[in-house]
Amino acid sequence: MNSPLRALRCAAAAARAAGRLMLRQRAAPKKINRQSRHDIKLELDVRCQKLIEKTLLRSFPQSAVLGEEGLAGRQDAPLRWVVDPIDGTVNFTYGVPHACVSIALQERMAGGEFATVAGVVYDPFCGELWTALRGGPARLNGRVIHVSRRKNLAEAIVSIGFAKSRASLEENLPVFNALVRRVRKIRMMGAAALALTYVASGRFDAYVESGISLWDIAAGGLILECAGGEFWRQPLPDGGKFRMIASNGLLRAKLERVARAARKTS
Ligand code: LIP
Repeated sequence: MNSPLRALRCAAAAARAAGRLMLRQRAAPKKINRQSRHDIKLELDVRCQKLIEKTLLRSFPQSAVLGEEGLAGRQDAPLRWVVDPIDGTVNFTYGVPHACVSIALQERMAGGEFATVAGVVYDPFCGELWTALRGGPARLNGRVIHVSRRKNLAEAIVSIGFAKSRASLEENLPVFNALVRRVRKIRMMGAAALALTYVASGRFDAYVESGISLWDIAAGGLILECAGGEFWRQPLPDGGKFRMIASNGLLRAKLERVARAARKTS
């Protein structure tokens, strides 16, 4: 790719535009397009994604978009944007000011796989913009950030997500039960991308979720790695979903042992 920095700036502009639309709509009645037992999708999700697509494809017309609200652009293109227009939609719907825009840029590799090369996560409520280019530092509002150095679970804040399906909830409940007794605090905030950037910023020490989608984690995962953290994930059989342990790089083995033991005994 000829200009990663130009791509990062374009993604940041798109994220800020979608964030402004979220704030303008935060008190308006919410039009629900789809809802299930543990999920809501708004008409505003679609509007935000369309706005993001317009910004990205105007500057990168030969690229593809893979978003939570659908595909756009040239799907065989060497560059692919992975977009969650509103991560934390249920929070946003209920008026909880903890949601964000997540945009990642991926390059198609020789074997057909994709590698994430740029990531942007924007929280319009706090005015916090996280950015990273692969091989460079992670930044929060321009300042370089780094993961924490806490290496004991007893001193750790660990975020957990239960995703949307009953299966992911049943898989993660035993892990929650096992971890809650071992860590300083568990936090369940409802926005995967922000949980990843909080680990990158040293606010949390790890984040565990199963059944999470690529658009929830692609940008935050790169930001975490560029902040010195570890973004361990494993594709699940049901396509496009992942099991993930994201951490400051010092806790994954301990978290994995607790999670494996908890799932075995459940
Ligand atoms: C949300 C994720 C969160 C998960 C929720 C939901 P959405 O994304 O960020 O971690 O627990 O179930 O998937 O759907 O609000 O963009």
